[in-house]
Amino acid sequence: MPSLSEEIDMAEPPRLTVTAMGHKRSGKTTFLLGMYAELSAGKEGYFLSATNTDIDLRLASRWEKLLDDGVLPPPNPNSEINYTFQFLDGLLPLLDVDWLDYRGGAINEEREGGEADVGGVLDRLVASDSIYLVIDGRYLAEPITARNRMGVIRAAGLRRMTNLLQDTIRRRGRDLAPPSLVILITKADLIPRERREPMDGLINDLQQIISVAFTGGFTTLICPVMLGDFGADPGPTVEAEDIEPHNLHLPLVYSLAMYMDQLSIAAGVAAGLQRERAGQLASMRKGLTRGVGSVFRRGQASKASREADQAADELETFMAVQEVAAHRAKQLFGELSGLSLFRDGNEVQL
Ligand SMILES: Nc1nc2c(ncn2[C@@H]2O[C@H](COP(=O)(O)OP(=O)(O)O)[C@@H](O)[C@H]2O)c(=O)[nH]1
Ligand SMILES: [Mg+2]
Repeated sequence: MPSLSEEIDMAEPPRLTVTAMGHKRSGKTTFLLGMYAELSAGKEGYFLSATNTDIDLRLASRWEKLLDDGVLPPPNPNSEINYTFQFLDGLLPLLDVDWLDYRGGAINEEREGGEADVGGVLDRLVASDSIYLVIDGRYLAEPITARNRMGVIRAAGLRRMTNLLQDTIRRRGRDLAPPSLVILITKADLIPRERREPMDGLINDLQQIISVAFTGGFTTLICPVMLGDFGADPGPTVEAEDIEPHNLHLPLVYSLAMYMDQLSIAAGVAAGLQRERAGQLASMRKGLTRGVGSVFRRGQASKASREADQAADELETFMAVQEVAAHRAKQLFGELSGLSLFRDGNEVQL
């Protein structure tokens, strides 16, 4: 995330970097396609639009292939694909979204001696505003027990994800807030309905297998998503009538809400500092324009006066940013009712 002053001075909208980390075949690419299909058409007034219109067509045509012929996206090619989207509220661009769909398996390789993009994924995690921990719903179909726990952690790649997340936090250092997290449960159709609504049992299970997401410092959304009711291992094609997208737009809405929330907090802090500075400059100006020596200090006084005006202007900007961002965050969080959110391991009301 750029610093606040950069954020405010930028003529272009700010940029949200999102990375979905998960095992090969966990459903990352399909999720991206479904999310794009839903949001490019518009959802609750929000839109996602690929800034490159060729990419827009490519994503849309893959989605149409799924709708018309039931063809699922092919496994990723041997390279990562970087997408830039614009997130809009109606016609108003809110921010750019930088999305990386990386080559399957990249998280399981070593940095040294691995494929070139492994280091890229690690660096990217450090730079991400929001990280999605992708868990294939098949591993949550049955309750977690002492007997199956380690097996699930291993099969779903959760040990590795935990380690990468810890590495990310270490490398970000103290000054940068931790990224917002989403536990993205894909293929939710594979989880029996009574385990999805209400989600209490499921959440309890997640706390057993990906406990790092429930530790201090993290804010974590739990979001089950599905493209349709395809069953386990559907093969390269599915029945078009089984397509039933669910919750696909919500992870991004959350990432944006968290971004706005942090922006409003940072703007509030900056406004506080600026208020102090404006006060000091104002009393300095008063001091310089009063008393016997004031004639000789005229130059200094006008400089102080200019600085005081500038400080007051900046204060106003920070306050405006704080207000707009806080309002936006509230509105976006409002879209998430029905999901579960944890801050520092404690559930917060949405
Ligand atoms: N049952 C079910 N299967 C899904 C769903 N989404 C994806 N899949 C299956 O998961 C496979 C792997 O998905 P993909 O997006 O390629 O995984 P990636 O390697 O993480 O990008 C797909 O080919 C589908 O067979 C879903 O919503 N429900
Ligand atoms: Mg993929």
